[in-house]
Amino acid sequence: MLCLELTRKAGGQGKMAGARQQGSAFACLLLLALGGCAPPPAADAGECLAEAPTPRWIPAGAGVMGSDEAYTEERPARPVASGGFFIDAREVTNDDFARFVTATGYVTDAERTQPGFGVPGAAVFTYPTPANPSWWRFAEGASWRQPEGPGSDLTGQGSLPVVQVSQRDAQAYAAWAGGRLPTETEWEFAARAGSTTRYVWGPTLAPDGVLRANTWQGPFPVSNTGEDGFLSRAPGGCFPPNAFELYDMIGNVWEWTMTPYDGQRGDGAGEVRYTIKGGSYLCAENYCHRFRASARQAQEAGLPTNHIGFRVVYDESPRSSEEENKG
Ligand SMILES: [Ca+2]
Repeated sequence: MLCLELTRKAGGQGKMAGARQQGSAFACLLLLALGGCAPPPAADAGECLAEAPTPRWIPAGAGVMGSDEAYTEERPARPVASGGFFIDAREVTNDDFARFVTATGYVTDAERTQPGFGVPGAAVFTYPTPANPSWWRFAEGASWRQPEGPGSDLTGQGSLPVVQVSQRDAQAYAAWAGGRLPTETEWEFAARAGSTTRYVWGPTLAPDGVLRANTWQGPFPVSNTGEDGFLSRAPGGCFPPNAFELYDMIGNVWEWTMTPYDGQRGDGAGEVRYTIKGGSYLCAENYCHRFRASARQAQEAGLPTNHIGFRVVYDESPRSSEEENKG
């Protein structure tokens, strides 16, 4: 699919999250019809949560995971037991990640030579044009410090979710913070917060006409109206929390889990793909309708992008931010 492929310089294919979905032909036709559009402006860098909320306790209990009424990979709906852990109330932010890097000197995968590309960098969403219909490109120099590549930075974006982090990077941060990444079951249990409706907030996408998560409005990938207030990533907590008081479980950025997709654990023949959850600001009704708790997608562990972040779970009561700052 011409519109979808991210081709590595040295051969092979790095298929992006969202690159195997339906609707691509429709999107390409729209692209030809509309002739593409300008890049989005930077996200509103306003503070939506004045302070980082403390991690929330998710009580042990029973629930449902998966869905029989959505994409095939979400089936079947089945009973699960989960809970009994703490989880970050919002996605890990750029400021959070900066503290980690300052304390440890950690170098992310995007800042290292990328397999298949021969240079450091990461994948960046780009509005397609007739001359370049792909909406993902490998941007040399893109990293968490420069999420959209050279020329971008984190000015005013301290409270936005960190992106351009691989699953290994996310695991390293989580370990430093005294936790780990959630399993897919834990993530979905926390996101649903006991809900059984199509969306975690109810049966409709926009109850009373109000959008409840940072997604994409308009025909992806050519036109984003930003009706929800954000054309790109939003600061943490700009939308109402779920019943567990967790913010942005749906939308904003996809979130890494520690669960290999469909049990794939790697046999040396290829990179392990892990399950990401929650959808992102790039998910639209016409494409990647994955702003639901049961939605899931595979992502190559070592391929950072600017629409995937993460949050941390803790098996024991996490350290306070004050304690963390003391190292
Ligand atoms: Ca949006």
